[in-house]
Amino acid sequence: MNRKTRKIIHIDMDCFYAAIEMRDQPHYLNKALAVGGKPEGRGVIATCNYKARKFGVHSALSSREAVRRCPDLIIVPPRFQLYKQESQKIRDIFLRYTKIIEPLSLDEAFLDVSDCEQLNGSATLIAQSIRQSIFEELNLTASAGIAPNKFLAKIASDWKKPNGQFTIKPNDIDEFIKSLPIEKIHGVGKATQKKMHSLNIYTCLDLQNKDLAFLMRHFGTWGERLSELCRGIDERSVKVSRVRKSLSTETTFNKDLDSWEKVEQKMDRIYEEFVYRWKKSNLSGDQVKSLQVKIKYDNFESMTRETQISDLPTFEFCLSFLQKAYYENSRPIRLIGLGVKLKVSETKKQRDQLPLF
Ligand code: DCP
Ligand code: MG
Repeated sequence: MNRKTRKIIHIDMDCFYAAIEMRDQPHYLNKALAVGGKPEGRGVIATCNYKARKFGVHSALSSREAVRRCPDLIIVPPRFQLYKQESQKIRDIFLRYTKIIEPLSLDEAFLDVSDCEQLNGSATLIAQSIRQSIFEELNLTASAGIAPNKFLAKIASDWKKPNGQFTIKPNDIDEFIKSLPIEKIHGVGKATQKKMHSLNIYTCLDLQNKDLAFLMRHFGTWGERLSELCRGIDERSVKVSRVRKSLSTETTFNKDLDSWEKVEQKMDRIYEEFVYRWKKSNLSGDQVKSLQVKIKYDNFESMTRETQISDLPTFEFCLSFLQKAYYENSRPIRLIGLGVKLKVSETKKQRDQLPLF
């Protein structure tokens, strides 16, 4: 059966928090500006404008290091309530075109406009029109990716960033995907990138040239998904009403970890990623129920342990909780996950605000 080709738009606001601050305080316009914590303490950068990015400042960098890289950097504290309000207004603009909206974070969403009849049903023109309305009504710029699926739309929105858009038509997929570097595939982090490079895989075409058995041998069950993605295939639908129940990050190691020291060394990076997701989701202590660690062993068995929390747990807390779990068993470890379970409130429509990773 030949399914109708879908039209998916991924919208991602440009330096969202910083753009709002520049809009509201125009004297920041020509300055390098970041939103984040103070450099004197252990503050980190939430985001920064493009001028600051030229100096190597970026999200999740410590504010101290940011100021070292860019001494003139102005750092303002975040105003989350305002960012949420703006996010809602952006969503109201989306709703003029479709109800099928899946927010990924305050500044990012997928839209399925397959059945939208406006602008001759052209997803490219719809994206253009959405971006124009966002600009005219909110004085903020957005970038957009337009493609037949979520995977490609998300990549495309990055292509002409900032303030641009890029369409991948069904007939262009093969050509586009061939030269796409593997690190553009969601889920290919530093470790997988290294592994793929060592197997001489650099682009999606290189991946296409490996058969499924090869991919599954090297990447486990994920191999199947990889085999689809490297051909530009992604059947996931745009999910409207998912209520977020948890948030977590998982890391599979290149080599299994066989001592606590090795685990400890990896925890910095894992915790950093966890905090990144927490921040990006704008979570507050009253939304979380518990902290969860997951350990998967070399024999693929796994265990999870859970403890109550009421705020973002510190690095030390996570480390000692993991340590307890670690000593329950003595097998080498292949994967560690760190995350939180959220309270699912009936009244609060978290789905409107929380990203889904
Ligand atoms: N954010 C955060 N901490 C992070 C990453 C992001 O608080 N480690 C927040 C601030 C951003 C917003 O989430 O403004 C959106 O994240 P993006 O990754 O989309 O970054 P920006 O919108 O700031 O920049 P870009 O223009 O690259 O999309
Ligand atoms: Mg953005």
